[in-house]
Amino acid sequence: MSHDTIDTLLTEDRVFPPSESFAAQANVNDPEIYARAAADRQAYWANWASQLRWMEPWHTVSDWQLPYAKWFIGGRLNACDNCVDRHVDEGRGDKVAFIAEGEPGDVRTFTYAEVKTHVSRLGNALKAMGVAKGDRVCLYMPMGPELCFAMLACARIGAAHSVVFGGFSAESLHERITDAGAKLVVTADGSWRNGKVVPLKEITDAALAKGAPSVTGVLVYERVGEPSGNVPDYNRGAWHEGRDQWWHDVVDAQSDDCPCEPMDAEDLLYILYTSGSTGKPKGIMHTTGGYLTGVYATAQWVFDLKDSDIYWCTADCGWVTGHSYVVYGPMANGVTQVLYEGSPAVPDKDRFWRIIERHRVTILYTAPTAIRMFMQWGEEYPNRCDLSSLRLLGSVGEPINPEAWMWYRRVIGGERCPIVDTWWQTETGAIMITPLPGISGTKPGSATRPFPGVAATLMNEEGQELNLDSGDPEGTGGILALTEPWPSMLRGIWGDPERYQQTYWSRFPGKYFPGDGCKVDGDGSYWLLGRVDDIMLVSGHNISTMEVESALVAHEAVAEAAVIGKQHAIKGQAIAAFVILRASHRVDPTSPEGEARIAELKAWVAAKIGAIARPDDIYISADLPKTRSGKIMRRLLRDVAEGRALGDTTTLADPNVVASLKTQYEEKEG
Ligand code: 6R9
Repeated sequence: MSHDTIDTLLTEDRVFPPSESFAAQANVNDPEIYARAAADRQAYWANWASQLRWMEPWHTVSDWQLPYAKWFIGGRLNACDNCVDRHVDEGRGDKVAFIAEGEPGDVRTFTYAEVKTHVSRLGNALKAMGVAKGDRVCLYMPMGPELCFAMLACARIGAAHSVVFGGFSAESLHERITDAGAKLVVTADGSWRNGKVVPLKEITDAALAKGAPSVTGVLVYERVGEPSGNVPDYNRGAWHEGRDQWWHDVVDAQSDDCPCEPMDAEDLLYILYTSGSTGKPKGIMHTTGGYLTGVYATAQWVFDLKDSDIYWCTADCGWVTGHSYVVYGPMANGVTQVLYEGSPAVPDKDRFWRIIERHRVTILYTAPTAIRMFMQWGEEYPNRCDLSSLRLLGSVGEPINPEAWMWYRRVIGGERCPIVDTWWQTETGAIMITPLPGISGTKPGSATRPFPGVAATLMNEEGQELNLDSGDPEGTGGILALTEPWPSMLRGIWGDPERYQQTYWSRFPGKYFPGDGCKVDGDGSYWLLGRVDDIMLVSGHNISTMEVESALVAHEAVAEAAVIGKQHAIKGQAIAAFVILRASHRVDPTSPEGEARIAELKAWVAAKIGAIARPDDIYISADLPKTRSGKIMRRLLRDVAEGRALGDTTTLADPNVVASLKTQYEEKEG
């Protein structure tokens, strides 16, 4: 998060109260709800949970032995049953669940009854391939209905899914498959992105070739088809007899009778990997009852979901937003939703707006990085489409700059749609800080208040809780902490309880530490100000500086590397890397060999982690600026990468180092 953005966030004072007509029809419009929920959190959350369908009631609402919390103890339910079967059983089987657009323009719709059939067959196919309750299944698939079916099929039979975003490399996929000990990988021949095919099966083959003893089978959905005249050539990978099976061979032949496994409220629903500051991804664990309660409640109130809505969350199911606000939250509420596979620029830069126009989308949930890109492309694209069906807009992934918020409101929302800026994390499972669109006066750049039943505070660096009611109109700045357990909180890190304790519960004992800086203003509104640790938010996705540094030093030419997130107009942060080459590989960074080396290192990182981690800039240096105690001065690297005057360099072991980097920056920028 850039300093400029933080400055503008902190001087923002516009307020947009909900319109009377919106408030009148909103699912929740009584401001008393905050106090009522806080007065008895257990009863409040139990009331939400009781709206789900349980196979066995719970006997105890919650039990906290921090850092572990359990919710709805003794209860049994199935997440797929709540997201699919329940709607069919209650007479909503003919309601459309998915309107799925592929990037090439194909549109398929599925009713809830049809989803039940597909998911049941797939559940039986997974069982036939040896998956049993408690196993992990890795899903490496295009964004589309089949990925949702696969998640739901796992939930149905009691296996935990671990979805890996289709943009990750073979190496990242391999790391996640082996860490989770996945029994099966479900993938596709390819997925469409920017008119090209991402060869998912080929990448899966490469991941498995690195050794994955837990994997006994690969199920392959045919999304792209044989290379032919109308599809570009791509590598669909080799066929491994005995390991690989086509979806259409195995799934279509199965019975559509596949009972939902009764799951304990605390049984694992899924693992989802997220970046950690030590570089190794963390397998965040979510369980069944509390998670489903949290996403069900927040989806209903934050997005004001109605039976008549056409909801569209643009996130890929490879990220938590796709788990909580494509699959589990919206589907537990029985919505009709749009799914889109590909790029927002294909065939033209109006694709999102055409989708909204075509399907009469009423609720749009997207990310600031996308909004900034649309702003840069220009208003003509949304302006030539009919966006009058929209009634609510949402934002997630990183702080939204007030300019982007105002543009979103005016150009996309026609100045009539409330904007919900939702702060949460993979770890929190559900939205934590957010406006309620029928109640909250929204402020451009503020996520406003903790959701009813969620308790937050600010801490200082020394670990003291700050007084948020100081009466100071300027407000209070500090580090965000969550003070009470909530149903959808993570239940740990897969295979690493120590790291769980260390990462989230040791900074402020007894309180959850999310790692975000925050300000609370005089009205009690929360302004999230970006990470306080070594996590970068690149296009809203978490990438750790360590992860990229480790990838760089794994290259034979690199002796040392330091990575920072630098301010970027569209991505929020872009990756800049400073590398020291081994003596045997030294080159002049400005020579053709130096340029080739830089290009090679960028491609290397993309191959190691995935294209999202490709550094924008790599600076080759003879040394890195370090303090006398040997700590890399990231602040100075940030100054260099962002082209600023250098701050204080007097504490450096060798001030010349950063001067030479600065010269390199100036030469590069011309
Ligand atoms: C849902 C998701 C979590 C981190 C989080 C914070 C940033 C997300 C935000 C936001 C300000 C918002 N973040 N939403 N910052 N305002 N509305 O993005 O999960 O990928 O785990 O990222 O993203 O820094 O700590 P995840």
